[in-house]
Amino acid sequence: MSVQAETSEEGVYSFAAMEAKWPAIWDELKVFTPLDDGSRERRYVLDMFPYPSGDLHMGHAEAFAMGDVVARYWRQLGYDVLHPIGWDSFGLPAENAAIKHNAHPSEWTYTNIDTQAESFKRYAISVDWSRRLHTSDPEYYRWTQWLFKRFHDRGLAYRKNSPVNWCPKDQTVLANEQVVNGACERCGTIVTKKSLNQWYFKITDYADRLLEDMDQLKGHWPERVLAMQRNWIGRSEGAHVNFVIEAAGEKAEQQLTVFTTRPDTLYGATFFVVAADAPLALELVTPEHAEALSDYREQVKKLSDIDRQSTEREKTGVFTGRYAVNPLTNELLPVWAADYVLADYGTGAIMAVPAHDQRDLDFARAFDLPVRAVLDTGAEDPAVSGVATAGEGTLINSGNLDGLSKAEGIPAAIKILEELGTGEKFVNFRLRDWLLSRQRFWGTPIPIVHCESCGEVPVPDDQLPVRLPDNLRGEALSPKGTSPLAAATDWVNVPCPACGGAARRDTDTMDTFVDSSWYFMRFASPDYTEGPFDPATINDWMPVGQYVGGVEHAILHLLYARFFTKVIHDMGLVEATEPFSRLLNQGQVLNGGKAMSKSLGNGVDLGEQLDKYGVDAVRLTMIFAGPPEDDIDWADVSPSGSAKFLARAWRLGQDVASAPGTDPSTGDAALRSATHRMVHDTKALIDGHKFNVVVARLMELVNATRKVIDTGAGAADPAVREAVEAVAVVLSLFAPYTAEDMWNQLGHPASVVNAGFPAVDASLLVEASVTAVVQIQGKVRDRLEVAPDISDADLEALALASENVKRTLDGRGIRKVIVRAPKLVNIVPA
Ligand code: ANZ
Ligand code: ZN
Repeated sequence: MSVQAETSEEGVYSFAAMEAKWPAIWDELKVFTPLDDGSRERRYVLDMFPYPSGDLHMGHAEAFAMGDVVARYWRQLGYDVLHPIGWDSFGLPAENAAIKHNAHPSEWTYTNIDTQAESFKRYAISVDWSRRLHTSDPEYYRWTQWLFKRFHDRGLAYRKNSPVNWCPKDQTVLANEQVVNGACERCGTIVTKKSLNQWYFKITDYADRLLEDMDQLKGHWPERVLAMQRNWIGRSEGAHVNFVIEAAGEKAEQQLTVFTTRPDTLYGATFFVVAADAPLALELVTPEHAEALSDYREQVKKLSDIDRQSTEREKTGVFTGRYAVNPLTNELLPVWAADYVLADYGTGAIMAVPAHDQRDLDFARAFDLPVRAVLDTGAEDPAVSGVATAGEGTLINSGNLDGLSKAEGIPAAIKILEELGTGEKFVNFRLRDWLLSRQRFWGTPIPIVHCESCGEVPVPDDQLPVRLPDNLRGEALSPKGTSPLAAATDWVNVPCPACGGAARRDTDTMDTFVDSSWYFMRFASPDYTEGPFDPATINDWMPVGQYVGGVEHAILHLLYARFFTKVIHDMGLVEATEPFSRLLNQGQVLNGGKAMSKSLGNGVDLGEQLDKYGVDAVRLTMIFAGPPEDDIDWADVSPSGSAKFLARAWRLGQDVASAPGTDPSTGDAALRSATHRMVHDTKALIDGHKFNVVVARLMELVNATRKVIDTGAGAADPAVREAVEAVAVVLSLFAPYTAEDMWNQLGHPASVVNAGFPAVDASLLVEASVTAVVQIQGKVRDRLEVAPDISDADLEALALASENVKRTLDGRGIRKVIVRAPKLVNIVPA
């Protein structure tokens, strides 16, 4: 049943009529296009841009409703608001669809984009459509390539051969971040390792700044996102210690460095471990042990990093036949190759101190290696207990370090190593360089040409963009372990830009995270043709004042966008050093306690909801369901309730339409106070992202206004008009169609978008009275107007004296009375 049928009063609330009427008018008035002339302070609101996977779904409806509250709120405060939209339109699904349907990925992509755009328009997201962009447009990816080149110039984009995560099903490389519990994030296939020559961005050069600048974000980004970023960057302070590896047979002496956070325990090192899968292990191993190592390496290849570091798993490894010399004691430490040491962390080699590191201790016990405690913590000797002691204590068996605490021992050991020239203080990061090349088609081509004589030659700027060929479709796109572009010989073979000789284009494309690492800057001047953005306006808009999106992007997208912003800042192109000043993570939309999914059959179709209840009711339901960060369970909310509320609010406009707007100071004092309090409180509530509470306050004010119309001075009371105007303006943040229609009924020209928040009269903010609700067993039986500072005892007495209460109790006794002055009394009968 639709809401039209439910409303029977003379003026009929018809969401369909409103949805048909207003968009054209908003378009014509360009209400969502920023003036961009400096006449007003500018503010930038951005929603994480959508991927064109199909039509909009409930998740989009939620996220974009939240972002739109902020955009509309800032407009009401008088800011010049930039609120743009675009599409993150490169990526695998388009390519897979193209293979399946013998098409070009652009067909699927742009059809979906058009569908989504229409839905966004219907959904009345207050965006400036003139700034729309798509990352798969050559006009956009030209500048992604241009930026790649600038990174390349600065040594921040480079190629190296390394073992990479490989998804055997998608036939592509995955970033560490795209491997979840050892499986491909997209298809769930177990990820294997493959050695490939790949492009990387040197994000590790920015590790310190990425960490330090989080101070600017504290209090403005969710703490858990900051914690995830901090953890991902993973800064560890310690030392590099150099060990000499003794010569053995034809193997010459060599030097090896380890990273340790505990140089104070150097006297407790009893063996040495290198990552079994690192080339280093092969380099070290003596011929007698080579076969055992090679068998072992085969075994290790099959394990994920998570398995390898699990403390549960039994320790495995092989001896390399070599010995390392402890630089402080000259003691010889056997060098083992094992999987619990990771090839790409630190230096891929460790000094093992089994007494004080549990993994080392487990290994020592498995292979009968010595355990020597060098820190007395008061606990039982780890050699006996099998429990490594990692806490505080006093150094023992440690030469000159004896008697020092752990905290004193660390710098003291570093000092000794520095004096000996065998070590130094070192800060290590968990963060790895960003592997950006993909062996797939539908992405930004890497603007490099490989020439036998000149090497890597960047494509000159005036030859950008390097366009994707448009004649590859269907089967030609299917992955074969190399990029499908490699097979397009007419595209690949080009003259070298430097020497003119025969050369080949790089056939990899960029990770789509590259596209989304700078799009927010492009929105400042999306049609600019001389650079990625117009230097004259970029600083007017950047940084984004409010970014809105899902917590699934807490690490990667946000980290990469922060990295890009810093590099672009270093290039002198933007003043901001951080892209997003404030971040809001909206929750998920669930149904029946679970994420919506095809397999569970609990999906809710957004289009159907919109047809049934109207855009405003769906938006309002999303907002009213709870704080934006919380998940919404669609099974627990009431879009029909929202629709009824909207109709009630809208009828206030009808009732007041003909009433003249005289001086409100002569109107109902209590209603005036309620109106001014609602407007006043809204500001702090929106700033604190308590959008749902604002809706609750609106509902209260609508009820109070209706009461004055029906049982008080009537619609002609000037306080009523004042209240209804305030309702329309605040409602415009959540229910744009209804609010615009009310505004129109009230006799104002469009648009309510720029009406501005009504001025608050501070003298009216004191509450004259409060409505106390009286319940019997949870059912509302009466409402009492009471003083805001009434005592519990007085409120209880008033409640028990109520005629309605007496009638309902009908002589029954009372078991207990729960009083929460001044708002609630709940009576439990005997
Ligand atoms: C000796 C030592 C003694 C260590 C001790 C710890 C405790 P975080 O804090 O995560 O940075 N390590 C170094 N490189 C490694 C690798 N590639 N794979 C596995 N483990 C590695 O950890 C640094 C510590 O982890 C280093 O300090 C090293 O063990 C180990 F009582 O060195 B330690
Ligand atoms: Zn050349």
